[in-house]
Amino acid sequence: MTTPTLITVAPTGAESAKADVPALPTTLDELVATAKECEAVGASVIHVHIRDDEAQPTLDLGRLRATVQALQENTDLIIQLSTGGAVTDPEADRLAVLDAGPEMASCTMGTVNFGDDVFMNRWEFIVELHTRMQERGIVPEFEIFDLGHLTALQRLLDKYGPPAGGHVHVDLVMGVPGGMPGTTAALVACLHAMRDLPEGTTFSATGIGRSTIPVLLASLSAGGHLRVGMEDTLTYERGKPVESNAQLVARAAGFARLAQRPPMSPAEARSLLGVPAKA
Ligand code: KMH
Ligand code: ZN
Repeated sequence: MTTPTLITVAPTGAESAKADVPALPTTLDELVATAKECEAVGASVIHVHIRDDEAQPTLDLGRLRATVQALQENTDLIIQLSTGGAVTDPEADRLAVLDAGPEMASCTMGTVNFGDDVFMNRWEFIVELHTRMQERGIVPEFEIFDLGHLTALQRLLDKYGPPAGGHVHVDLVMGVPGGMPGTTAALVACLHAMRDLPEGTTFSATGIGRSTIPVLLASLSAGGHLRVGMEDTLTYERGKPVESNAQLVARAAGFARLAQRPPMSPAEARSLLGVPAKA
């Protein structure tokens, strides 16, 4: 039997400016419209960063709560809030993201150079995120920017136990300047390291920028899942800007069907990831 493909859309991120990328969804209305379009063409999870009235990244709790509610009311997508935020966000604000009550949240497994910046993820901070998510029944997606982050994950699970829901799912974020490259060889290295994680661990992968398609193809061929979206990719093909997140999801869904691993529904994704079924 073939394994269907979980497609996560990461529509906004914290790095691109609305002025440079007008198609980036930055208002709540734009985000909800994007989410609906992406669900219609094959997404089952949405990885959410939000913006303020000036389209700047924010972790404002009121806005996060309103975002979770609006996405819940308008889609069946699994809502995964980013606890990574922007590189400038303080740890306390990143931890407070969990107070918005998402079904899932990201949990990055180590510090990484991030272009000219540093994306800080101290061990004690990771432990705090993990244990708070366990207590609140929020299912983590463990973000892996470099090979050693998988070893850190193994250590986390050994010392502090399994995540809420009992299932381990990682997302390989490949091709960040400062992290692992977006290549098949790097993905294979991750596959080797993942053999030490609990049986049944699943992974998705995303390639930043021009590594999008090589990473997508490598992940599909290795039995992995996919993340796509304008957080990671702004050029559809050489000289052609991405028009919408749905365009990227539709392309990923097409590749998944070609691989005879069609997109899974949000209900199937909840069952895979250990997220409770939607009421
Ligand atoms: N914006 C990056 C600094 C996450 O969402 O958890 C971090 C990031 C990871 O995007
Ligand atoms: Zn993110």
